[in-house]
Amino acid sequence: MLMGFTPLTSEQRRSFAEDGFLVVRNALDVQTVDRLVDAGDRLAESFFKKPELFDRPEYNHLDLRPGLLREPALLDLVTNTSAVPLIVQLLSPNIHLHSMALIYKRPERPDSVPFRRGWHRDIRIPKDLGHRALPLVGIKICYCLTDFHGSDCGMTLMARGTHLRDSPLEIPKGKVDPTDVEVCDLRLNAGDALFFENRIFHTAAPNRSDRVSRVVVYGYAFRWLKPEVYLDTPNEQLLNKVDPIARQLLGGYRDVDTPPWALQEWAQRHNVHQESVPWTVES
Ligand SMILES: O=C(O)CCC(=O)C(=O)O
Repeated sequence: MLMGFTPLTSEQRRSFAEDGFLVVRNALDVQTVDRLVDAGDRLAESFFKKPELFDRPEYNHLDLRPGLLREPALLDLVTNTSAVPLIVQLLSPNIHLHSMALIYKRPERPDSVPFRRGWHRDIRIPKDLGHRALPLVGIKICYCLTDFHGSDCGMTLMARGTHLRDSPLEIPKGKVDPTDVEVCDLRLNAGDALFFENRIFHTAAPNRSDRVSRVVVYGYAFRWLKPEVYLDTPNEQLLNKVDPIARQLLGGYRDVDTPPWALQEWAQRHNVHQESVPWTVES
């Protein structure tokens, strides 16, 4: 089914600009969550079969990237009407899918050493451009497939407002988190979506609950940004089968000079303002 329209409210635009992230409640209904959990669990089969090693917490985390689009439920979500229209309104119609990850975390012992407290900004852009005046180039949608109702139950931590920070995060010696910014361990329900942009500092955190935490993350970025290497490369067979918007998002227009027809037309139909930036103007 062709992607429908969900308006971005001015409050959502404001809070995303201020915080660097945004929570959208009930982005998925219960049936869709169940279908995604079935698909995700199939893909995670060998992960679930591994014995638990409590002294190696990293062994209990799955971050699966290749092969996700082979599952129809995960493919359908690429054009999810309740979330992707917000990305088009926050970025532009000139976007494609940049990355995908299925992230599962098995419970850790409360006393296990924290693993991968790796605060970072996405896409490694600061490694070349530094932390100053970084551009917003991509937004991830993290769909919750389980509830995240307590602290330390596996949700990615967000450092509120750090998308605008022009220096590295400061973490006091002996600590794992920064103390001069607000670290948000969000309370979310299965079906909610957490949007976060490439510049915000965030990190994986332990799952000290008694259930497996499950999310699936879709990263969208401007079309001139090369997709992450792990994203399934689109094949003609798949591209010919999907609708024009899915075709664009899956990388169907190889040439960046080709206008993003499908989402441009969609944006026009839904009165989404499209910035026109000319090469030259009359003086
Ligand atoms: O495993 C996690 O919670 C971290 C995820 C992450 O860093 C990302 O999706 O960019």
